[in-house]
Amino acid sequence: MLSGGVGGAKLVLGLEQALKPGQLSVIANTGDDFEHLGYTICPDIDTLLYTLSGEVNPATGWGRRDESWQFMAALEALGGPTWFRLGDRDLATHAYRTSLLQRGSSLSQVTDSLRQSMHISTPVLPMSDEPVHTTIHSDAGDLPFQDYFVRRQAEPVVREISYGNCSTAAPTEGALSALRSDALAGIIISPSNPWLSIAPILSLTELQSTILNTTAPVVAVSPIIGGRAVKGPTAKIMSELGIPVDATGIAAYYRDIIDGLVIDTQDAAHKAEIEKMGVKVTSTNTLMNDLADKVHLAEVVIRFCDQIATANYS
Ligand code: FO1
Repeated sequence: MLSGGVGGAKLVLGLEQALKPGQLSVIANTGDDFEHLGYTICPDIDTLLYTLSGEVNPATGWGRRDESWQFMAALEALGGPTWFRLGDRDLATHAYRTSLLQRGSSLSQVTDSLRQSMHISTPVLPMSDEPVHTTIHSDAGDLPFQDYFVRRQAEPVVREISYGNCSTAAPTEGALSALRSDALAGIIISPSNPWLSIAPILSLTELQSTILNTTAPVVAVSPIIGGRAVKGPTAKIMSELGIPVDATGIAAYYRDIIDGLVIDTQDAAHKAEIEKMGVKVTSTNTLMNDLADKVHLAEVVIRFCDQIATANYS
């Protein structure tokens, strides 16, 4: 599965429960990563690790549960930046990762070390071991991702989004071999924000060509339900980019990459229009509030992949 942060992490949890051990790998977006206070911070990787280890703060979907904020309070007293909130326990992840990276480990090695110490069985594979930072070109200027997303609460009007040195950055060995495995039964694109969280992964030339050329079914889950995003600025960005804020806008974005799109039952009226784009459609409840919802959606996605594969659709 290709995943960003919160939305993708929920489906990963569902897929992990619905599949057997060893059947799932997650390729994580690293376009949101940035250097802050001397730490290398990897939000989508950490959301996936915390979610898969049961550590994630359930209220926000990022950071750790049962957190304390002494570091932030002390930092504020010193006049340091507190717009990006780092909990005391979360801080250990950033400090330890940064020290391993500075001693020469790759992001893949560090991520796998963290995964194992958190007793997670599903591989979490960074899309690249090189920095490929997303930049938001907006009416407030060219903004680094977290400046746009957190510091400015995604208020600036988005005109264009660029994905760092995506045309030259190498994908990780882990991501490439997962997508090239001859045991690959499907590629799932999570209901993360396509433009912010999935596009950075697809912008890596070799990953994109591998996905375009695979014989495995490629299925995406729409992050838009009834014309609204479940969480975050997806709908706002779509309207700012002049894209219809509904499942057809998502289908149009992915149409060259995917065989099928899972939409919410609320959007079933769009089925025929999306199928005219050459994209198969199945509809179900795609809102994931509890674990049962996540497992249900995972099972629908898995079944959809199998249907597409056995019907031997192109
Ligand atoms: N998101 C916020 O809206 N505010 C924060 O203060 C914040 C801190 C933070 C710390 C660690 C981390 O891993 C994620 C954090 N996030 C925060 C979420 C993050 O900005 C987003 O999850 C991704 O970058 C977008 O998916």
